[in-house]
Amino acid sequence: MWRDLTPIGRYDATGGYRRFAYTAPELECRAWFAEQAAARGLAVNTDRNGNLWAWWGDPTDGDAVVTGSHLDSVPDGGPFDGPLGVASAFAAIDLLRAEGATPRRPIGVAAFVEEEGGRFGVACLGSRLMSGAITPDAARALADENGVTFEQAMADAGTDPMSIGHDVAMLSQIGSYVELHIEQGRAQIDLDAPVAVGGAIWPHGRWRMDFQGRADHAGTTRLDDRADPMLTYANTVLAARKKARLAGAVATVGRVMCEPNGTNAIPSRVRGWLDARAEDVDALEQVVREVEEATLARADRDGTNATITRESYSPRVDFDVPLRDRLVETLGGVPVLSTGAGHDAGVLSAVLPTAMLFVRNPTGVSHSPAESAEMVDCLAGVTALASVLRDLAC
Ligand code: HGY
Ligand code: MN
Ligand code: MN
Ligand code: MN
Repeated sequence: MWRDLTPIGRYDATGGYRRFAYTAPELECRAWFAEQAAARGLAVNTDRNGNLWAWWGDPTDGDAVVTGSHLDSVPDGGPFDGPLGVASAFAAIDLLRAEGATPRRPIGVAAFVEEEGGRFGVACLGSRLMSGAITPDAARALADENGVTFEQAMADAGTDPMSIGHDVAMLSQIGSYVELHIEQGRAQIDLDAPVAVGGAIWPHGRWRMDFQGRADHAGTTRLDDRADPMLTYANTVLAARKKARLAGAVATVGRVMCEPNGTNAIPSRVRGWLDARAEDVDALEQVVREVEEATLARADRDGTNATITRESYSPRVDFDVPLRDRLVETLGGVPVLSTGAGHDAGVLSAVLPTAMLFVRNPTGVSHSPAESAEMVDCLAGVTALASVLRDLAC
């Protein structure tokens, strides 16, 4: 099953994956999802927000146990981040069926749209819409780098963008959501634990940073006569790293745009995005505040104009304690981990009891073509997920 996904959206130059929401590779992954579901006789539907669902049993019976993850990727992502959770959900159902299990609750498999925010900029867009954490208007207006809106991309894919929004009906059918995901870090290596349970997700957010300067000739403009936004931007990147280290947080600027982007032209405008996260929300707020202060001070010096706008924010998530403890017990005592990675399970924890299972990542590397997982650990994850589904739904 897993091998079907391997070639989809793989970018040969780097071996990474580019599966952005509603682009051809992601639509191919959606077709794979429907095939896997159909092959198991599971009813498949796309909800009003573009999330995919496959059902063992009738969701209208209510109190469904749902598992899954996402199919989209970051630019040049790895093969496991997201798809491992979806593929493991189908495989866990196979295990339960092989042992003759007859669930007393509906079991659902979910694949949430735009979890990475790789195309439209807001992570977990599908689960945010479903849980009412973002308004339909705000979501429809989100646009990719080519100016294509989420509204247009949904419509082109055949889902009515005017029906998106808080899906109370769908949520009322779900009793709990358990997401399996490759670990994005090294804790399980050090703990020698193939499988772990999620404890918490750090507060984290994304801030768009705009630096406005004055375009001019690279060769004839004296240094003192420049208002170079690249200078202010570069200083902000260094300040982010410095302030994060001092506050015990992490900060990343991994995406930047420059206009007019000419080798021999001083830029008129630079736009970058700050991704900042910290275990402690005060530390996170301190980093953002200090980066803002440093940026504005530097902009004054450079004669440029800088603005920092929060684009998305995820508060700290502590997963449902009874559900978390029930998973730990079902699995015979596995480590409980907090993570700096955001997940749909984190967003949905505002409206549902949610939990996470993590599968060991032998290098800890993720959001990179180098992301890997040992098949023996993936199988341990499927077995663990099947045990959890058996306990919760059968
Ligand atoms: O960015 C994240 O933490 C997640 O991979 N979407
Ligand atoms: Mn990811
Ligand atoms: Mn993920
Ligand atoms: Mn996730």
